[in-house]
Amino acid sequence: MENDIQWIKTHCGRMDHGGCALITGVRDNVIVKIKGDPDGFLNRGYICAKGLASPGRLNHPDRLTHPLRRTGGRGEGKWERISWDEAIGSISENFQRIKEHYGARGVAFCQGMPKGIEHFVLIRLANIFGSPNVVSVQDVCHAPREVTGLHTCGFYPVADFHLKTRLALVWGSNVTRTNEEGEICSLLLDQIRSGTQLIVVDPRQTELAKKADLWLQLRPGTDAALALGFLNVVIEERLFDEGFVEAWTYGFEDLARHVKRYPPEKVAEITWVPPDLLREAARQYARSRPAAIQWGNAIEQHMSAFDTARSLVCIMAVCGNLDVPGGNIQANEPNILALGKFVRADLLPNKWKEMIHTFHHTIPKLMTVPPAFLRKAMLEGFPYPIKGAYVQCSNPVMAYADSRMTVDAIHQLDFLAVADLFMTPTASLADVVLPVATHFEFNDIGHYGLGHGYILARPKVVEPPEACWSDIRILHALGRAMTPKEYWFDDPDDLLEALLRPSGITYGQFAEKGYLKGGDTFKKYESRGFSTPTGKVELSLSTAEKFGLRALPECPQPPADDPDYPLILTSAKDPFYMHSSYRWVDSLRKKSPEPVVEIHPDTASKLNIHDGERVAIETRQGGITQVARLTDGVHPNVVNAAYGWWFPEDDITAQDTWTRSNYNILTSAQEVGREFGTPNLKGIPCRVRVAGRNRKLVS
Ligand SMILES: Nc1nc2c(c(=O)[nH]1)N[C@H]1C(S)=C(S)[C@@H](COP(=O)(O)OP(=O)(O)OC[C@H]3O[C@@H](n4cnc5c(=O)[nH]c(N)nc54)[C@H](O)[C@@H]3O)O[C@H]1N2
Ligand SMILES: Nc1nc2c(c(=O)[nH]1)N[C@H]1C(S)=C(S)[C@@H](COP(=O)(O)OP(=O)(O)OC[C@H]3O[C@@H](n4cnc5c(=O)[nH]c(N)nc54)[C@H](O)[C@@H]3O)O[C@H]1N2
Ligand code: SF4
Ligand SMILES: [Mo]
Repeated sequence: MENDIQWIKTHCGRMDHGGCALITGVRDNVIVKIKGDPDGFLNRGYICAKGLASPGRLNHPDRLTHPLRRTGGRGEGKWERISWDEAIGSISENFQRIKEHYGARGVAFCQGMPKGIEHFVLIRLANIFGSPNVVSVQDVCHAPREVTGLHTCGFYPVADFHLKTRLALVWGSNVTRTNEEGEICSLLLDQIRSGTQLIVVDPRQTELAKKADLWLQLRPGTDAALALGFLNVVIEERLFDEGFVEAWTYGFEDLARHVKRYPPEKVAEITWVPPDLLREAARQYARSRPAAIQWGNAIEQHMSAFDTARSLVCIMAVCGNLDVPGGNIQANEPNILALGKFVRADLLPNKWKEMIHTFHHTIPKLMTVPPAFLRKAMLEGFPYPIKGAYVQCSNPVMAYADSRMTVDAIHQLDFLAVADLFMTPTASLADVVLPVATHFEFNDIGHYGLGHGYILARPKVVEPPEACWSDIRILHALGRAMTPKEYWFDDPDDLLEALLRPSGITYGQFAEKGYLKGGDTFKKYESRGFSTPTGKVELSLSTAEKFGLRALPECPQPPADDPDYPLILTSAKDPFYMHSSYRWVDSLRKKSPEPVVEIHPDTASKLNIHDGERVAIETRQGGITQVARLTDGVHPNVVNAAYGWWFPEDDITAQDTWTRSNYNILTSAQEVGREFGTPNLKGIPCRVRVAGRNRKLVS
């Protein structure tokens, strides 16, 4: 019966960065229908398979519905139910105790991919508690792009697909599948349909690579060299925007001299991209103005992330594409509470002196601790011990490079609390597990702090299970228990009102409107310059000496061929899951039932591997098994493995569930890029072999 359904508008969240406006049909506190909202600002009616499946997260029989306290050894799976008062009391007592012994900095506050405003409430709690150590996965997700942007041109340049662009250069971003940063790909597809040229840089033949005018199938992990090759062609062939370069850049002559060392022929040896193809791509990009670079995770899941990002900002700049409509823009935020005020940055103004990563000499302006350095502190006490951790919206055992290191580090902790909606490999190691209310079940705001110039309303559409609390509510309760109450609100929703207050509207009005957007103004530098020390785009960094950074983008020597590990391993995100999340949602699991590794048929034939067969994938770090899929969409020397796999249907106490097929068993966090603590997640020497005939991973 349609007529007893109540229709409520909200926005999608937590299945990726979120962004699609949704219309949900609710009956008896259950979402029974869901569709894309044709009026949606970003999606105009679009909804993907994950969005359609998202209500399935709420009613799973194994969802956590009570706070739990560990009664056996860590990871033994023995729990007792406790009340919320006991849970908050226990976390607060343990963190206070650690604070007394080791200082507030001995407690780390860990966040996964930011899902809504809970990330910023967590930073607020850490600041008020006095710990400078907010940990996030930004080392491999956005910090390299954002912070390098800040140092090079004073802002984070995002692709503008809202206004007409003549050419899109999609670099290491699988945006039709990941809708990276909630920039729903339909905007880009509309542009392509209306004649925008497309160049794709990706080792796999993605959907966009198939549509592209040019596809540069590079060797994984060599983006830094390819980007320098682009600069070489643009500068040597004088295809750059002379007026902009003259007026608004610093260090052009140095850069021009420097990139002479990277002619396309030399770059081809490193990247496998034919010299003439690279020339053609660079020419097309430079001659099509405006052009936008859509840059994805691939550039920052490698130790050379800083150099690659530096080169890409330099390319945008010298070709006159910075902050122009349809280029890479500095988005204007709507008039809402500034992040610094929201998180009460004023309470810990010198936190940068104390943050763990400062002792590893990372780049200035990196405000969250890279996981590699967090675990060093947990395991080795350098630069000082971390003894307590609060983990929300994250599954570090699966998401951090080197999963075994994460588990070992957790075993060194005095106290770990994890807030999640399911018993994950990380939660299974905790002292206290908190059951959360999640998306659809509380009022939230999407895209705050993402730098795209808008925020989206995510009003609640159903009530959560009785004992499930939203992260915002949990953090308020913790704040009240272990920090001065004056910093917290009586009703956690008042925080949303405070965030919106400068705009003059209430949360109710915001929910009606759906989104708030900053104004469309461009070329702000003409009136105020670029926010860098020289007021210009720093092609050569004026602060290089002061901060110990490389002034000009470099490229590392490619690793020497390793005869024992002759193939190159990389990965892309599964279109049906969010990292390690939601393999327990039945409708999604049917679409992607098992971890699949893509291998070229010629390589498979040499190794006697058949389609559908279980194969072992091994690196110098470790080995896992996945199911082979033969495809010529990958280069014969490249293997593309699935990431994020554990098996929620297994006994969570069995170590095998997080070791069997987990990509991060193959990665290492021993060697990392100094600027961001970034490990190599892509471009790793590996080998594959048959692991056993006709045996599927999932029984
Ligand atoms: N379905 C789904 N969507 C998601 C997510 C998810 O887990 N699942 N996660 C969300 C999050 S947190 C993020 S940050 C975004 C990330 O979204 P993306 O940036 O799209 O991330 P990836 O899928 O890791 O990688 C993008 C592309 O890089 C290619 N690639 C692999 N190695 C290399 C290389 O060495 N060089 C180059 N140039 N390309 C390479 C892959 O083939 C892939 O097509 O997606 C968000 N959306
Ligand atoms: N090898 C490799 N490693 C990677 C990547 C890669 O491409 N390759 N990608 C990296 C990137 S881009 C990112 S962003 C990180 C992601 O790192 P994480 O964010 O840690 O990834 P997830 O595995 O999605 O873990 C999220 C957890 O939050 C839970 N959750 C969902 N909703 C809520 C909620 O409302 N509240 C709470 N408290 N919990 C909730 C989910 O059940 C899940 O267990 O991983 C990084 N790691
Ligand atoms: S593309 Fe992202 S925001 Fe849109 S419905 Fe799918 S998961 Fe949700
Ligand atoms: Mo991410």
